[in-house]
Amino acid sequence: MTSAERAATLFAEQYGGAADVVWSAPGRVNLIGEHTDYNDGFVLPFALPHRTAVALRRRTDRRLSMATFGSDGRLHRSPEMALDDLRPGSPTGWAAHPAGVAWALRETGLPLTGADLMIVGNVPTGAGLSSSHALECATALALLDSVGSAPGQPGAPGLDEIARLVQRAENDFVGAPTGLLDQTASLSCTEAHVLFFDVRTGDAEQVPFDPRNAGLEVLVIDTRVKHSHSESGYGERRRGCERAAELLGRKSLRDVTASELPAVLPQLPEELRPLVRHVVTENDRVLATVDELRAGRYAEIGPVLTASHTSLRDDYRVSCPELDLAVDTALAAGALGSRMIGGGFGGSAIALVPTADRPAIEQAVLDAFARADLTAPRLFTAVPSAGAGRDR
Ligand code: GAF
Repeated sequence: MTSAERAATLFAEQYGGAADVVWSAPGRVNLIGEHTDYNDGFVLPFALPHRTAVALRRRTDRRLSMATFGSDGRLHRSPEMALDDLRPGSPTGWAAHPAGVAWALRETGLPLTGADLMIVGNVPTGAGLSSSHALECATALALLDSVGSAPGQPGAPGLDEIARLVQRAENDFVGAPTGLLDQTASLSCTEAHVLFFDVRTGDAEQVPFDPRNAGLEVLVIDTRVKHSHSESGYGERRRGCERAAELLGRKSLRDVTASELPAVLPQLPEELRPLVRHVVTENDRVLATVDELRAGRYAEIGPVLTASHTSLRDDYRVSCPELDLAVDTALAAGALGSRMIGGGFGGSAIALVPTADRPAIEQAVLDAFARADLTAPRLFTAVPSAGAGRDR
């Protein structure tokens, strides 16, 4: 049963009667372009087949009722709340994500009248695969649909505007100072493509990406080290980048080129230099990856992915021993390239692997984690899948 079917079934059981609509949105893998989004740079994500579905029925009493079937296999119901009482900081926990979206939509003047929501998903949580944005995007689309403003309906906001609304929920309600990568990926990715997204201009190109055609797979290695953007060093890195741009008199680090680095870095306090070096070189790595993919040279992106990891580990310092172990082991066992993905400090790595070698590489990673006395990682092949959509 899909997440959408399960959400519809559980909705009927919990609330009595059918939901009006069910929308779902996927988690993502970012092939490359990490910590570039909030620097006005380039990203290159694709959507996972794992999705979060929101079944919704409109109410007219301006109240919000939310329930979710959690990864613990149990149903959790958040206390019912008045739409007009939503304030950043309350509620907290899983309910902050859908409530934050309702708050952001209300703040823009959308005429919400209240809703019952049932949320069911299979995007691994805390794994750097963007489960919270899958939930937020599906909630935004279902709420917009409840007032006749879903994509395709007259006067509806575009996907870029919806992404910014979801970002506002995440930044100002949940309190995580994230960029635009994850929402844009969840809303706009398409099957068998990566999305080449220029955060500054909003330009987006669907670049064909089906590694199976080249006898390759993108293996996800979820280290099971949980991370959280509101609590990690994410905000500190972001502030460092903004400070560096300010000191250099640039609007953002997007405005610094790799050839300028030797002249520019000595102008900065020592602690900011590696941050700048990562962001500037990472933007170039995205462009190099896109060039290779456009030419159908899939294997050639391997070393570029690995260079991204080295930069994130040594310059941006957002890796952790488990991510490094996953990357080093995958490479030693025959992966063509490997890197941590997402914000870091835990979560997942990816490895570009020949399909024929995948079982041996998986075994090597499992053995390395067992030897290090670590929880066994979750391993799966990520197939570039469809973005958000209406299920019924
Ligand atoms: C997290 C954030 F949500 C994104 O906005 C992005 O900054 C990413 O970390 C790092 O590239 O997923």
